[in-house]
Amino acid sequence: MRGTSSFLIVANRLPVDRVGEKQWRRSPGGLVTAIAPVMQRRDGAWLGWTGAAGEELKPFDHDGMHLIPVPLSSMEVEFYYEGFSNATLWPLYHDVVAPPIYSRVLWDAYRAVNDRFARAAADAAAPGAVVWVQDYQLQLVPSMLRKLRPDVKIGFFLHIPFPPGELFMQLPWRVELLEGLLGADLVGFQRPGGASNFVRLCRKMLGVSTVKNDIQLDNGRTVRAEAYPISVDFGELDQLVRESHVMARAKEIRAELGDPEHVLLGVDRLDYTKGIRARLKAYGELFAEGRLKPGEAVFVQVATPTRERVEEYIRLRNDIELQVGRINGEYGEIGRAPITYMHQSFGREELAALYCAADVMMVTPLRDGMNLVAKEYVACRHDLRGALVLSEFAGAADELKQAYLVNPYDVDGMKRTMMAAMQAPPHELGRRMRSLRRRVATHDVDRWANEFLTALES
Ligand code: GDG
Repeated sequence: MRGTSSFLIVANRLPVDRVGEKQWRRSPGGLVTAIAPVMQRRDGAWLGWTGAAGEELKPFDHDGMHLIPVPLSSMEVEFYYEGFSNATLWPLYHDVVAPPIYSRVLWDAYRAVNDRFARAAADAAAPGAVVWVQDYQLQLVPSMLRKLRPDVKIGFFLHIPFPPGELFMQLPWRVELLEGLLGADLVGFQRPGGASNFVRLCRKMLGVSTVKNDIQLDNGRTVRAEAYPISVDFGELDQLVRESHVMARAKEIRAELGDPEHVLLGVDRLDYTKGIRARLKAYGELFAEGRLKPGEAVFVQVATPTRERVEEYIRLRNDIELQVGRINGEYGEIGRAPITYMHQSFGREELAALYCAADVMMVTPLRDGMNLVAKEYVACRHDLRGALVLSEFAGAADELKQAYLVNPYDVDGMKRTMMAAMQAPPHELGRRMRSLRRRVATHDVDRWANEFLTALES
């Protein structure tokens, strides 16, 4: 028996969050927005985990999308999700900025869960369907699915960086992962560098021959590796921030912060790859040296809770909260704290209002696949004000060349750039922002999805 879906997304998570006990809400975020219309046009389905351990649900429809839940036991959440995905692959693929855990028990769980996803996809896909597998949690799915269903077209997109060979070679299961990905017809990366790292590794580790970005397998099949930089829904954000209640909220936020001269903003999942420590260190030193005074500047750091049971994340949270407390304690005055720190997540509109309220957007990851926050900020600044300070190590730096680019490891450089961004004259900000907006407007998430799918189907 073959399934009926001619277009299938396979991702670790379903694109919905639970509200209350029985209700669902579409998750925020570009991927869902970009893919939902394609799914509606093509009788598509989305396969993924609901986010709750031990839950077995039948397929259901929500918001015009057909959703197929894949269950995970609480042991699998610990070993496959928190373990191999987020304590092994995540740090390994991000320059080993934290030590990866190599454990055979975690690997076994990863393989078992990938196998379950592949079987579920094989059951759901119609003859000749297009199946698009997402991200590092499911790198074995392409080859597992191909064995079960050689008739389907398989695409894979990696949202995080693909590391250089020198680092990837640490992984005891490096051959298995490469072979897993080679089950796809098209493997997409955020940056050209990721694609070439992958091609080179396949040549070296598997002895396959390659011509540019095409990998030729012994069985005559060709796999293409290519960069498709992901983006945001520019139009939607651009419209949202023109609404009067969002503009009013932005003003109100500034007032609530005490109308400082400079509002700096960071919006990140509380992750050690995002360079939150580095940017706060630079900011704190500006106060220590008297280059900034309490009341003159406020740094709003939104640190969204994430992976809270993984040890490295518990440690990071403690570090950052200590650091914030120290800076506020040493350099603040009553009613004038240099940092407003929030370990919370906010609604879309509040986030947009924050972007509009910020003079300087600080995006300083030590390594990042793309970083959508940088592009969202740009999409929200139709007033052509605001400066984007952006790490060279974010994928977004390839495209957003008119940002204030920084090396987050260079504290002095970062301090200089933050000051330059705060003191830049309006015409300079306008010149940069206009060029940034042109890029994001013409390369939005819709274009990303279309280009990937067109290449996959050609
Ligand atoms: C991975 C890659 C790549 C954050 N806090 C709130 C909130 N967010 C939203 C942001 C943005 C998204 O979450 C974060 O996306 P990023 O791209 O910045 O980072 P990752 O989560 O690490 O994403 C990354 C991405 O995949 C896509 O391929 O760019 O490199 O690591 O959209 O706005 N949204 C709301 N409230 C919050 O408090 N509503």
